[in-house]
Amino acid sequence: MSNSVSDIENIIYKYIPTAKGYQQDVLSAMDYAFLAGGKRIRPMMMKLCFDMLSESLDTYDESVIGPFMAAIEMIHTSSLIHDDLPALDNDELRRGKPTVHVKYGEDVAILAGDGLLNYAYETAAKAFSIKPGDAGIEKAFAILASKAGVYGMLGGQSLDVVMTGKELSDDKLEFIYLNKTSALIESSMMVGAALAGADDTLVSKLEEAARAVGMAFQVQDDILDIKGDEAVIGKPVHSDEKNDKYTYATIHGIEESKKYVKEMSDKANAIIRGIAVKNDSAREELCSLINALIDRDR
Ligand code: GRG
Repeated sequence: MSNSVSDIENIIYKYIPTAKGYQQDVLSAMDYAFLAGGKRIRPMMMKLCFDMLSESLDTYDESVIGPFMAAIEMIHTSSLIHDDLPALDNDELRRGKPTVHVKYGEDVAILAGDGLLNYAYETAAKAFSIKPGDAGIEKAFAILASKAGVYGMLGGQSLDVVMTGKELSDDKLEFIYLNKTSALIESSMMVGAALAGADDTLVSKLEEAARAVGMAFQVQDDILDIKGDEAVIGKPVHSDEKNDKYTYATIHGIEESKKYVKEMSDKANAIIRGIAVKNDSAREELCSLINALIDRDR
């Protein structure tokens, strides 16, 4: 079973809302952001964890994992819309295209972010009627909601915002990265595992691996903000400097940051290789994806 970006998009695009009716402006802004591209690593990791732990891929049923894959990408996209707003990073380019507030205005962009966040849960909830009473779906829904919220991504972003321009302790920097970035990666891998019927011990192991992936991912993002090419990454470089943000890379320098990214990725790989899985090829694909993220240029 292939899991390329276009395979993932073929699944998640089935769940986008249609831009019609009196609310069509906000719907059109939601669709614009969702369809703008991106690496789709969160739904990809979710599916790979699901595949890796599922009893049999022969009976693979997209109707349960599909809504959750779309939901995690909607939550992620909603966070990007809000992160780019003038009150936050005030960025004008995202995924190589004008940001939502530049194209639709700030008022519609705020509502489009809210709309996508809410629609994520409306979408994931579709899985309940497909398998009523399924414990894995209930667990997955609770993970999806909590990892995005005030004890997850939103909590991390809130400390990031109030610490703008202020020197960060190691502890606060770690809190910000673990929440604003790792939380959704943890959610992706844990939801995939929960939907495959994994027990709590296994779900926690994947949470630990995903936490390391998230830290590596954010530090690589910091490196790209300093050394990347705007035309390749599709968003402005030097955004952290412009916004007076301390990052791991500005505090520790590029070389130490690269070492840290490699260390965290190795840690994630070791955890994933240490668990008992049902499908080895999905595990290999997941480890390759994690390794590819270390050297990514976008
Ligand atoms: C939606 C509940 C909710 C809150 C929003 C604004 C905000 C709170 C959070 C921002 C979180 C944020 C932007 C963290 C940075 C994570 C990061 C490195 C994102 C880039 O992800 P990629 O590289 O992007 O996967 P693509 O475009 O490839 O999808």
